[in-house]
Amino acid sequence: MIHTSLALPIDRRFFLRQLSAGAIGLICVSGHRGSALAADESRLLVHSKAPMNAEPPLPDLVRSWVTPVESFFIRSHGNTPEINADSFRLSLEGMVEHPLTLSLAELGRFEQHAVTATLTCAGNRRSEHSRVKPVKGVQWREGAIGNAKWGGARLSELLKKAGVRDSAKHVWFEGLDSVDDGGKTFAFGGSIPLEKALLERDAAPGALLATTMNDKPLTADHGFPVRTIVPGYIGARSVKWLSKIVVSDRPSPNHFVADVYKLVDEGTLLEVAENAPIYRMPLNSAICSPSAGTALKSGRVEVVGYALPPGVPGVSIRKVEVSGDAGRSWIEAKLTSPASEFCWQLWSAEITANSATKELIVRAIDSRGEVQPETVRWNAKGYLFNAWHHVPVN
Ligand SMILES: Nc1nc2c(c(=O)[nH]1)N[C@H]1C(S)=C(S)[C@@H](COP(=O)(O)O)O[C@H]1N2
Ligand SMILES: [Mo]
Repeated sequence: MIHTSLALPIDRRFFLRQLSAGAIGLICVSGHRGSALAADESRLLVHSKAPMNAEPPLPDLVRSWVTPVESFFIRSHGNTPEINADSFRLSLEGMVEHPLTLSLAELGRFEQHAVTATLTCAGNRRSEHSRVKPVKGVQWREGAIGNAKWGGARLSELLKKAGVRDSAKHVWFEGLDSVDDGGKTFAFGGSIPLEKALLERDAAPGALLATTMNDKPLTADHGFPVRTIVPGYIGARSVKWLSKIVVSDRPSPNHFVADVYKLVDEGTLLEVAENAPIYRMPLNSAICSPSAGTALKSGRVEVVGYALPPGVPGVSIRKVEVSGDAGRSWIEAKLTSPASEFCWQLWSAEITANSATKELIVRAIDSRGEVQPETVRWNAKGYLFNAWHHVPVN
């Protein structure tokens, strides 16, 4: 069932694919306009440069619970806009009593909160869907995920200040980038239910208007000067280069809410129209080391990876299990980072490899006792791949 090219070490496969796609396999993102990273800092594998789409090599990803910016995936649908911080204004309008227009200094006068949350692209692990049947889009491996400490004002506090009308039900976000799609050029947009936007719990408010990432101003690629961070939701709802917030009684009509981020079998216009936008990320886990294709010596092998709880309030990871014998027996991994809702958890496990060890498998169990599914249904846009992660080894 597994394609034979899997026998190649994953980095080589990735590199070859990039070469055949006419792109470069391992390149510094720092060459990219607007990035604040020095040439030797970034270690991302670049899927495309314009727009910028890149993910870290998997062993790098699990070196620390908080992902350094230089190892944090970048997913952009359009250009990385250059924004002048002095003239920048964020507006809040729609179904509110008092629309707001805020400079960065004014935004900074709202109470500042720090929130550690994992950001995951809905397309993370899309390449695994593509092995079943090819899916268009960035062929993400398991690295379109990262955990960062975000700082900024709570969206709920701006909403309270503006005075939300009773009939309001959704909050729309719009960025300053321009995306080309279907012969049109428009800004990237997101949308979340008002109920989520108003959550005010300390560890995980519904949405943060983040101006810092790991205690430094956002870099251009990650949304400078301000972006939303919506813990537990797909990355697409965490809108970068945020310039406009609209309160409404319905989800945003923006292409990325109305048409793109939906689970569909074929993707016909009717099917897309009938399906609801995706909001939450599902329970997931992946092995980040050893890499696919590694020749294991017989004996003890350390397996390391991440597990992501589902984006459900109060639910965290309870257990991670690893198998070296095709799922006949499972070893409980040691959880090596704090347990918290909306944050990934790193883990490590020791398995004993022998000549019969052909692959490693991981699955996660959440605090409700739900087990990550063994397989997932293929979908036309390649979202939310969260089947048990298999890594072929020799
Ligand atoms: N304005 C804007 N915001 C955006 C995007 C975009 O293309 N434009 N991409 C979204 C998607 S699909 C993801 S997964 C996250 C990625 O955030 P990162 O690049 O900081 O990792 O940003 C989201 N916010
Ligand atoms: Mo995404």
